[in-house]
Amino acid sequence: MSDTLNSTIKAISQKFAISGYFVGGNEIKSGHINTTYIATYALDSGERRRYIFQLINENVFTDPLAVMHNVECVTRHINRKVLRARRDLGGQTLNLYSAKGGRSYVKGEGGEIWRCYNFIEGCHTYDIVETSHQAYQAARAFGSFQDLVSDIPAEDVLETIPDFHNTPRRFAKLMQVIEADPEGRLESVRDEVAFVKKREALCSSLVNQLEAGELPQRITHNDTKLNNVMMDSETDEAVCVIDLDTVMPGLSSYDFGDLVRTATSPAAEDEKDLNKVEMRMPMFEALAEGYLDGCDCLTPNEIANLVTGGKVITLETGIRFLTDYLEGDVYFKTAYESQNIDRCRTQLKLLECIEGKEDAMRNFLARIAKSKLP
Ligand code: ADP
Ligand code: GN1
Ligand code: MG
Repeated sequence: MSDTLNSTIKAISQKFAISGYFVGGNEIKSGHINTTYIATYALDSGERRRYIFQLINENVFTDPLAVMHNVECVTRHINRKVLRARRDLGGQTLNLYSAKGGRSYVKGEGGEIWRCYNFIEGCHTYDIVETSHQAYQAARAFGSFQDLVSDIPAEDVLETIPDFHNTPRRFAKLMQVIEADPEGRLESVRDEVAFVKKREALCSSLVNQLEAGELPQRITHNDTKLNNVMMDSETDEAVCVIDLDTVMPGLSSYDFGDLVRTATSPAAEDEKDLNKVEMRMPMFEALAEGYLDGCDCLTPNEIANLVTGGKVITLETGIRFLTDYLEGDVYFKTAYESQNIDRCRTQLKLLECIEGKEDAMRNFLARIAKSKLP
């Protein structure tokens, strides 16, 4: 880490009510949205403690205090329940450290919002699943998370990004951006646009059922990608669900679906060789078993829509990457110029793979959830 970054993070960290002195820090680059640092503090006893300092991305979260309100609410709720029921997601929970003065955040020099979390020790995140045990564990953790937050009153949680998983709106936005083509990139993505347009009807399949009262709105995580769950570095057991910024009313099918999107393919999200993209059936099976083992609250129609969730969110994420590419990479962090279109292409290829295996996926779910299906 450079001296400038070290002094920025030191200055921010000193505004939080944590003891000891700052030793040093590093940036963690696995998320696409916030800026995340890990910092080490030393106590007089010589003991070292690590913390996460996170700068909220205000381009994405235009009301960062609403985000903090939700994170406070959800961490408090989970911690209370874990203490009361002695039930946890595998050992550690996410906690906010207060700022000096008692608030859950501090303001940087430009008014930007920073927060501090406990560092989940002995764990790491995966960008790609290597074993079906990892897939099972990740899905069970997000399933348990769904159960744990199911009794938060909807009015306690604010909508941090309106229409976040409103897939038809995502489609409509893409159509507008295609029309405007602000960066002149449209010509190079004609095939992707045609692929998406052919699947317009799929975009509405879940929101229509929500509107018809056939799927319940719940408090959901809404960003259940694989690297948002910390896994024990020795045992690969899921320890703690993180990245709570998008916890708000939503549909369970999107949460399960994002696991299918991020934990069935052996290829990186921005892999250029699309032959590597695949929907691995054993990983899907582990995800389905894990999610159902973790979550008791699903209705028969929610279970019947889990595979649809995989298809819809893979399409939606492809649409979002394509939109961002056409807009000139204004939303997702990118490390090189064509990264968003590379990401889009893996999503569309994965959707094709899911479509090819859809019957097998549905049959598997029907088998394991026989007693719970309509
Ligand atoms: P983003 O919204 O940018 O995805 P995340 O909250 O997911 O931000 O954090 C980015 C990465 O930082 C995670 O994938 C994880 O590797 C690491 N991380 C975040 N919070 C913690 C934590 N409390 N303990 C350990 N690592 C963490
Ligand atoms: C972002 O923040 P991160 O990297 O966990 C995004 C998700 C996308 C994902 C695609 C707030 O997740 O919605 O599905 O990238 N988060 C937000 O990888 O937009
Ligand atoms: Mg994340």
